[in-house]
Amino acid sequence: MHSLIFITALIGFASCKPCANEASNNELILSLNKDLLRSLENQGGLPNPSMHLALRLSKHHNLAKESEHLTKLKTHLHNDIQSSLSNSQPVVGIMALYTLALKSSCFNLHTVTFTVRERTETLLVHLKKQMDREKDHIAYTQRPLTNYYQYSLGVLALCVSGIRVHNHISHKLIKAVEHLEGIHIDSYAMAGMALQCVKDDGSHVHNPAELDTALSSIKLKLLAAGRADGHIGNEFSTGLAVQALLAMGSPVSECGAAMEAMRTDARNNTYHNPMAISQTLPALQRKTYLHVKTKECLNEDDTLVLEPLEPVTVIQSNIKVSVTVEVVSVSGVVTAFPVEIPTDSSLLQALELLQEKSIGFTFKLESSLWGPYLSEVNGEQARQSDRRYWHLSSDGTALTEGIKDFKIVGAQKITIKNTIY
Ligand code: B12
Repeated sequence: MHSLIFITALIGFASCKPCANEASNNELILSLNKDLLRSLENQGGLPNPSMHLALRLSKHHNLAKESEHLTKLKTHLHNDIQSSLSNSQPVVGIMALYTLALKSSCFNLHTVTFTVRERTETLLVHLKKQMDREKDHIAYTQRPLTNYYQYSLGVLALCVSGIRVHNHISHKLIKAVEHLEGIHIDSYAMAGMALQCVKDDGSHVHNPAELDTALSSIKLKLLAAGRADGHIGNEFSTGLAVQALLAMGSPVSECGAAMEAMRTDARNNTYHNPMAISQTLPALQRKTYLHVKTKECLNEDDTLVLEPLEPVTVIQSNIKVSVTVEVVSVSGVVTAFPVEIPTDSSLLQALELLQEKSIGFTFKLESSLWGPYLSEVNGEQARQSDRRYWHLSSDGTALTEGIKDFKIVGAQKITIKNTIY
């Protein structure tokens, strides 16, 4: 009798363990989902289409808040893209994200138009034109006007919207995957999702074998970028990498270590930037951007509610740390600026303090989906058009976060170097 109770208890325990794990994983996902929804309200600047996309791909929804955000996208973001188009700026990435966001809300894309030089055409026609511009630029200079991440986003957005992607366009991406070195893992992931969509569509008819080869090498590159701690690339590329592997048909079990790494990051609050949540949350729910293609928006759950938050008072530490900010200009001239800051300040706060001291250090920012991007230091710009940027590192190690997110907890040397890419 005793042994029977013991065996029953053992079976009960063994079968409940995965349930307990699943319950805590679901709780974690729900909490990330709420963080993302909450940050819609705290976002200054333009409404973010990547956040919208992730909310729409989620299992749980707050339909009123999502619909409110959709309206903001259709007005504020739309007007911003309209003015970039009027100024002939390349906008393929943001336009593709806008398309994906609208499609994820099952909005009729054929009713969305932009007017340039008195000619009104639909969003998808403009996206196609942007892609042609990028393709021609690759033909002349071997590089897109923007980057391959945005080029892939463009292919993906056209493809999930049911637009046949021209062979010449996908061919350029296939060639980049095969021949280019030094592409971000994030860009391979985006290329994987884009090319998988093209494959599923059956539209790359001229040379299906080259498409299969590209997809296999993307998969190999992603798997080879797997680290011992489970991440693929780094903390912020793992979500997209897992999305790509799932989209390309990898079984969930092949992504187990990466999934666990993302859950650990989520528990440690690594994903405090809403952009990071937006790229990770779909992967944690085994969803990929390809799911937008078949989204029907019927009978959706509407249970996601935000509990009021306890007000948190941030007390700035009295402990100060010494930081040296070293600026390496385009001509290689190195200038060092020492500053004392309260521990746990952001790099942005350190730079602001230095600027206030009027000792010759100045900087300018540009806003982006990831937050403030450092574009100018001491009057010197590092421009995308010249393929240059201000690279950030701490004691020789490249930062994996931007100036607003990176927190300074100990004495260190920050190097800001005008770098070519
Ligand atoms: C391409 C790219 C770059 C290019 C951008 C220029 C170009 N035309 O190619 C270059 C090489 C310059 C670059 C620089 C950096 N990058 Co970068 N970049 C990307 C990538 C692959 C695609 C961005 C993009 O085009 N998005 C699509 C468009 C539509 O969105 P967007 O917001 O308008 O895009 C602009 C901004 O994102 C901006 N940008 C690019 N990187 C970063 C990083 C930060 C922190 C900010 C605020 C802005 C920013 O440049 C984009 C093009 O204009 C993303 C990958 C990803 N998962 O998002 C990483 C990514 C955003 N970058 C990252 C990082 C860490 C950096 C650097 C801080 C690296 C460093 N140590 O210096 C610097 C930025 C420093 C600064 N001056 O402020 C991280 C950010 C993670 C985080 N938690 O903040 C990502 C997610 C890559 C990763 N997995 O680590 N990057």
